[in-house]
Amino acid sequence: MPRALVTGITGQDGSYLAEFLIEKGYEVYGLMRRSSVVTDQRIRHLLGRVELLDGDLLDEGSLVRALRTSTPDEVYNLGAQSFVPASFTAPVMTGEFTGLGVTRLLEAIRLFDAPVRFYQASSSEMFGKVVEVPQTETTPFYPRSPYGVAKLYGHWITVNYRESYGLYACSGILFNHESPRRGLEFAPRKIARGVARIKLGKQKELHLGNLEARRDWGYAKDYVRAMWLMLQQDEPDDYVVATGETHSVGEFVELAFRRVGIENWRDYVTVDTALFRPAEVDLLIGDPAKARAKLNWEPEVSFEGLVNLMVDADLELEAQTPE
Ligand code: NAP
Ligand code: G4F
Repeated sequence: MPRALVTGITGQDGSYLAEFLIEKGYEVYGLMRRSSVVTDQRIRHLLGRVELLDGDLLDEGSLVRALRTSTPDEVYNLGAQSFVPASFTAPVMTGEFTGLGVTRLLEAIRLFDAPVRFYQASSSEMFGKVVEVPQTETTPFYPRSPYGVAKLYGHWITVNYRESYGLYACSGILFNHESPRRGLEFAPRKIARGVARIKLGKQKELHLGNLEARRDWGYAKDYVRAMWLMLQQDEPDDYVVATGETHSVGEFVELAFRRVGIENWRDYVTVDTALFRPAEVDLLIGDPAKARAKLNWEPEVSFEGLVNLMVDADLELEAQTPE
């Protein structure tokens, strides 16, 4: 039975990846940091089928212990401070979690001295103020937030450990991917939930920031499959994972309102400049040709399908939740 250790198992991707690996017959271990509040909502249905280990990307010893306990064949490093606006207000903490945390884990793996395969959750935020359209594995990086800068460090330290120590280490440059399990503060989930609440009469309007920004949005379940595929190849490599389509935040809003039968969406949306970022990433669109050719990976859910499934899920959830 193959064994996998997943950091960030309580997050959106961690929960889908854990499900995917269990279905593949893996023994799954998840690193979970201590909190005074409950953080296992996304993996509660998996309890008993995953082994949770105490640990934190800030604490080297806890990473060493997690490796000793799990003796994994594969390590997926999904743990991070992943919300871009928070990286502007907490840049040093973001650097510690999202950047240096990768080195702590890689160093623990190197000293563990076993043939572990490593996946690093890199991000299209590294392309930032894009210098090429669409973005590929060879597009130069130009990050626009402390988060993007921290992810760039994590990307290069992964490449460096591969080249320096022969580690099987891959960096997956994933474009935005969403689901009903997405954190409430990210734009697509905030929109889906807000639209559902407006439809049900629980909310009057939706406050948003920059509606012009464009993203290449996919479905998280499709994207965790690509992570696993990267670790099943003969040689480690880096891959862009994207749909190859770009849409504006405004288009997402329009489709979400349309899903609940509201066409005059502008009457419900207020643009709040306080939600604009000090530096914005205006346009992301990835070219997944390499992932398609080498991993045989294709996204299965379209942009409209994604908007619809997110709105439907929040409608169902909000209908069950008393105000
Ligand atoms: P998420 O929902 O925000 O989950 C982040 C996870 O990291 C949570 O489990 C969180 O634990 C954990 N974490 C935070 N700080 C930690 C620490 N110091 N030690 C250990 N764990 C820590 O993020 P996601 O959307 O699943 O994304 C997964 C990864 O992919 C992240 O690295 C993200 O930056 C990257 N990524 C995401 C996207 C996307 O569109 N979703 C695109 C590209 C890259 P708590 O539950 O305790 O907070
Ligand atoms: O949903 P977002 O917060 O995602 P963002 O900043 O693109 O980052 C996400 O994707 C990255 C991959 O490219 C990940 F690495 C990262 O961890 C995260 O998962 O914002 C998307 C866009 C931005 O341009 C933002 O300015 O939506 C715009 N936006 C407009 N109104 C808003 C809002 N974003 C948020 N969060 N909240 C708003 O009210």
